[in-house]
Amino acid sequence: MREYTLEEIAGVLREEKSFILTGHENPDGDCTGSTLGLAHILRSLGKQATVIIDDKLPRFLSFLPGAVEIRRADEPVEADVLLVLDTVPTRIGRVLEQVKVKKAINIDHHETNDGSHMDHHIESQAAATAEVIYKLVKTLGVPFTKEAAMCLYTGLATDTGYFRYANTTPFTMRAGADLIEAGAVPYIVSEAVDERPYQTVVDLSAALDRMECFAGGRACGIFLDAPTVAKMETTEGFIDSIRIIEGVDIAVVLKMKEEKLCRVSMRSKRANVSALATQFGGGGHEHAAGCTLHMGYEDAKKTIMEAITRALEAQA
Ligand SMILES: [Mn+2]
Repeated sequence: MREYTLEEIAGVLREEKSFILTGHENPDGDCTGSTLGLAHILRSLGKQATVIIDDKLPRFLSFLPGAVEIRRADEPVEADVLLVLDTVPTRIGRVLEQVKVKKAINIDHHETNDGSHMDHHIESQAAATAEVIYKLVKTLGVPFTKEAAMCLYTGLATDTGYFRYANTTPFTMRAGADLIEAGAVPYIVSEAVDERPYQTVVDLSAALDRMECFAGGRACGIFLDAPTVAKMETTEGFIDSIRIIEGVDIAVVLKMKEEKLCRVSMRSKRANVSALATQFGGGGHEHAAGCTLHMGYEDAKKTIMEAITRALEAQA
C-alpha cells in the first residue's frame, strides 16, 4: 500500500469534491474530534463531507460541533474519497462494506498501524491524529474555523491528557495554542469531556471496590464481569483513577463485553503496553494500548494478569 505525504493528501482534498470521514469503533475524543474537525474544514472549502462512525458516540463527546450529524454505517453511501482516521481500517465496523469510493486514505498516529490495509499517512511520533490533521490543514493553507478548532483541540487534549502525557511535545502545545487562537475554548472542552452522569461516579466507586494490585504492586487492575459492565453506561476514565497509584507502572481495565469477548485497556508509566497488546492482536501506543481477548472472564483476567506480570519481570 502506498504512502502519501501531507502535500499529496492536501492535493486530493483540493481536487476531489465529496468525502466520507470515519474513525474507530468505541470512538474517543481524538477519533471523533479529528473526523469532525477535518469535515468542518472540507465544508469551509465548499466540499461535501459526511462523518460516519459505526458505533455509539459517548455522551461526553456530544458537545462537539457537528456531533449530531454523525451517522452509523446503516446504508450504502458513495463519495470520491474515504478518509479513515485514528485507527487501522479493520476497526471501523461496517463502513468498508457500505462505502463506495474512488480512493481511500488512512491517516493515523498509532505505531502498531503498519499501513498494510490501505494507502496511508502514519505519523507514529504525533501525539494525536488531531495533530496530524492540524498539520494537514496548515499544509492546505486554509484557516481553521471555530468549529474545526474546537474539534481538533479536543482531539489533542484528550489524547495527551490535557497536554500532560509523555507524547506531549512543544509542537503539540503550539498546535493547541493556534487552535485556541482560532476559537477553541479549553475550559468548555475540559468541562464537557470530564463530565459524567451521577451514576457513573457511583459505578466508579463500585469498580474501585474491585480493583486488584498484582505483580508486587507494580500493576493494578479493574476487572469487570459481564453483569457489572451491563449496568454501567461508561467506564471511560476509570483507568485514570488507578494509574496514579504509587509504585504502579501498568494500569489495566478489563471489561467483559459479551460471551468470550473481553476488552482490555492498559496505561503505563514506563513499560511498553503496546508490545503487550500486540501479543493479543491489539495495539496502540507505548504508554496507552488495548486489545480484545476472545475468552471468558476468568480466563481473560488470568491471561492478561500473567502477561503483564511477565512483562514487568522482564524489564525488572
Ligand atoms: Mn488517537
